[in-house]
Amino acid sequence: MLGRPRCPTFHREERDKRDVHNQDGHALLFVCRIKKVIFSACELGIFDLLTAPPCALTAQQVAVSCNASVGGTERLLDALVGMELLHVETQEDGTALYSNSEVASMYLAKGGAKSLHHVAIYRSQTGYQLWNNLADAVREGKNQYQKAFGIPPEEVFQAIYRSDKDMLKFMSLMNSCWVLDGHDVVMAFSLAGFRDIVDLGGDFFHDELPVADLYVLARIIHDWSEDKCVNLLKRICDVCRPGGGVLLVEATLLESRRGPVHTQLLSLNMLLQTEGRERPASQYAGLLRRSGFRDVQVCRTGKTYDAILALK
Ligand code: ASE
Repeated sequence: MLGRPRCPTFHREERDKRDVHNQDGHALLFVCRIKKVIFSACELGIFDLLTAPPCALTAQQVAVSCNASVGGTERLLDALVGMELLHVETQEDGTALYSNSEVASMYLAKGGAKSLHHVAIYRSQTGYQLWNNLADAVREGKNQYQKAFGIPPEEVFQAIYRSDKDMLKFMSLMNSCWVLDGHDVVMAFSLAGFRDIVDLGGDFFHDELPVADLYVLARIIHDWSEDKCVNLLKRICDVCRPGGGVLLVEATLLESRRGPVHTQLLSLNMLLQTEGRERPASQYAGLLRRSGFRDVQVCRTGKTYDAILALK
């Protein structure tokens, strides 16, 4: 590590050449490109390729396996080395061998222990198209499916599930997030007293709901407007067994809405993609009480997603 720059995105010499006043602005704009480099490497399958033995390949070998140009591949690999996501070792004969860093094999390779591969693929494709229209979404206050994909914005899940392939990509994304937070969310409350537990999916605004003791709504409420949320929660309250309840799983904002920034970004994502938003815990409690639930308890997990339990 000796001699490595501490900040992976700027080398000191480059920094010094720049106008001091521009540095922060540059750093911000840099982030967009860094993301594109990571996403492209995921799409090309570079981290997956370097997971399989011999785990160290030349740019030429990577290019052949990824069906890509040697010149482009070499530049991408070098940028990934600059970002400390890949390691490089120069052999005696002068050839460079690239391998995954620990971070890359854990988070970016498909089979990594905490793989975000599907998150990266989703954001690289669907996410980016939508985020390109953020200024319009803010102006119009509505999701951007029409502009990004030519799909009418009214039927949110017809847009999200616009093809079998897109449905699978979305489900892989949701599953990846769940792998990271699922354990903490499920352990937030003792659920031992609830006999029949339903994980609510499908067309829950129209279909008949099953009778049960606990309804889990994981990242559901944040997709919808207040009116639709209350409508859904009331329908659940109607069929819920006495003493039963509902468990909401959502990324909660601070009561001031001044953070966490990750959740603020998710809320903008909901603006781009759904009819909903991320909310502070007190707003979820309000929705639950208006729908007939009581004894609302909030458990902050410290991860992205928190748990809110309420009883009938
Ligand atoms: C929804 C969740 C999501 C609807 C659309 C969505 C996410 C992206 N688009 O209910 C999940 C985002 N979560 C994370 C951690 O990235």
